Amino acid sequence: MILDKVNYPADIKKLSLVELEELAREIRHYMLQVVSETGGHLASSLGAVELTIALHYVFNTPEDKIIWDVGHQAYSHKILTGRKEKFKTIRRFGGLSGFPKRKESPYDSYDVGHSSTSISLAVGEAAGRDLLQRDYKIVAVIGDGSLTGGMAFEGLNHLGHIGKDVIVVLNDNEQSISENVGALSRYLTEMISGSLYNTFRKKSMKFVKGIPIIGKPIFEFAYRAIASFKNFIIPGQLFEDMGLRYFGPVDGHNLSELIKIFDRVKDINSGPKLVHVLTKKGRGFVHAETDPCTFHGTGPFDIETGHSKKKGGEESFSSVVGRTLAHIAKLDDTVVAVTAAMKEGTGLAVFEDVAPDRLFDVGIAEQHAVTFSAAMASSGLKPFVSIYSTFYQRAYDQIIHDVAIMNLPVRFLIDRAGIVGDDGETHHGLFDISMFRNVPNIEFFAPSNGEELRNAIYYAWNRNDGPTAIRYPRGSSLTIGLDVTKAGSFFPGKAKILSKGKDVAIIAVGDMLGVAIKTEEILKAKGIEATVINLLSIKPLDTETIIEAIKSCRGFITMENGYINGGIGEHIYSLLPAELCVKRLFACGFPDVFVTHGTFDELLREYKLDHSSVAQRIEESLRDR
Ligand SMILES: Cc1ncc(C[n+]2csc(CCOP(=O)(O)OP(=O)(O)O)c2C)c(N)n1
Repeated sequence: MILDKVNYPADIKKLSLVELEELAREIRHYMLQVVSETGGHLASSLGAVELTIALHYVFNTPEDKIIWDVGHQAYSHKILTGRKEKFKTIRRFGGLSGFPKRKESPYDSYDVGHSSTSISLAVGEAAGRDLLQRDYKIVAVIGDGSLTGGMAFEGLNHLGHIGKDVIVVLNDNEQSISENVGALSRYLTEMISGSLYNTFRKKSMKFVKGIPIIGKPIFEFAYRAIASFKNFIIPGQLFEDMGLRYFGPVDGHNLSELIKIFDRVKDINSGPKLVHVLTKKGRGFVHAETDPCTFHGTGPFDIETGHSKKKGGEESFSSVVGRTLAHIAKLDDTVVAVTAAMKEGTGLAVFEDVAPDRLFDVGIAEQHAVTFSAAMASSGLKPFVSIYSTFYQRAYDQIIHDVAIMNLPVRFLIDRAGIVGDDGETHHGLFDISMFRNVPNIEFFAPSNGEELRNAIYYAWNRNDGPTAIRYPRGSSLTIGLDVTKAGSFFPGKAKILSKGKDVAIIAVGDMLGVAIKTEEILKAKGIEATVINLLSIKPLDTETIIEAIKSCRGFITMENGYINGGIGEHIYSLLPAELCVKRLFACGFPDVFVTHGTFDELLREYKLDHSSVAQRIEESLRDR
């Protein structure tokens, strides 16, 4: 096995082309074995194997910087940069991260996870290199999907202006998670099909030059004609016009071609360049090639059949959202749904089946998604915009400036709120509580199960006097086959009391209610009686119920799947009269650190937020009272 002898990029520089090709096959095989067990971003990484080998072969990493965009395609990069064995632990608690991390390796230039950052990082790195008079190469690798993100345009705009020696590699597989969307994507596709132009140019020049005597003048004439013609058919004219020299398109699975073009581009020591590389998402694994969307981010699966190893069962929160909205869309043709390149993940694919002209996939463009929804709401439509909690961070100003100030009835669906598990630090949705609860005009809810979520969506549908936000976690809604054709009652500003006790009040939010109920059971066995409150409505807040519950107990705690800083616990504490403040035992939430990857249960245990730890902490705290 060639892979046995390869641990670092220096090892691949000694290999022949045939050996490099064999290495690519072995890396794919290894990646498939591991990811079929651990789950992960398989299809993107399979598509980037040759690209990664060629980059490490040609460039002198880690002195030369490879800057990955999103970083989900960087599995071969991890395998080739000293992490071959550890790769087996990818995305597991205590194991390798699924994304590049500086603390893991000097070959990981930046921590990434959110899209469209690589060009800005490359331009900043180049500014530093040049002002500090250093000498190394900088390569930003960005996918065609990530290129639809606004930041990528901002970066390109600046790069073309500042003219730094930066190489942008456009890894174009015509896929985002699902099929890529947008005018730029269409431009790239047309450009690729127009690459016939290149062949035509090469062949005709060869022919004309070959004609004796008259060959040269005709050649010059033909060249001028083609040069003016190129303005509208040359591939990459858009990038050329922005000030980047365009190279390609090149076959991203042909190592010889890749190495040749990177060698050439590396030696051009000035100005920005863009190398357009065509790859196939899921390359080398038939199931991923035919269904790259499912294998973009997959759980464990059977290699033979490609089937997921996950057992069916309770429906996810996202699926409840999709089905509920699809039903509402049938009743009300002013209802529209917006996704930022996450149609499947947010459950909105079923909405598209019902109302294809009312589902807007705007690409990886969260800021635009929110402002676009603001104007749709103003025009009289009823927009539901569904974005993962972590990606709403991109659109915070738009939420405040374009929606809340004008009090427009945009319905924000905050998917993957709280801990998301194996994607880790960059993807946990731990900020949305503090983000949304501080914005005037927004009503903000945290359902604890599918039924409450459905009811909240119906409420938001009928609420037209301001913005509504609903947060819910990744995973099970605790319901099976929920009837989404009708809603139960939903009262904003009303908390639900699930049980009454005299010792401790547990005020729980969203999915932490499950932990609260288990905590209560443990306490009961020890003779400690708890009041359990399902807060449900973060804003308006049911201060009356909360204060009454605290008054009638010896102590209280709050539980939320978010940061303690700026969280609900802090807020409730700030509202209490002084004599009740002293009853606070502690606040359950995440401390002021970035939380690593791991399962929900592992991470709760790590931060003493699991039911056993919480029960023990309550018992100890009450003992001192
Ligand atoms: C700001 C942001 N929004 C959404 C995502 C979720 N996301 C991860 S990868 C991806 C698609 C990226 O497509 P592309 O750049 O073409 O890479 P490919 O997977 O096709 O190689 C999306 C939408 C993200 N990481 N960051």
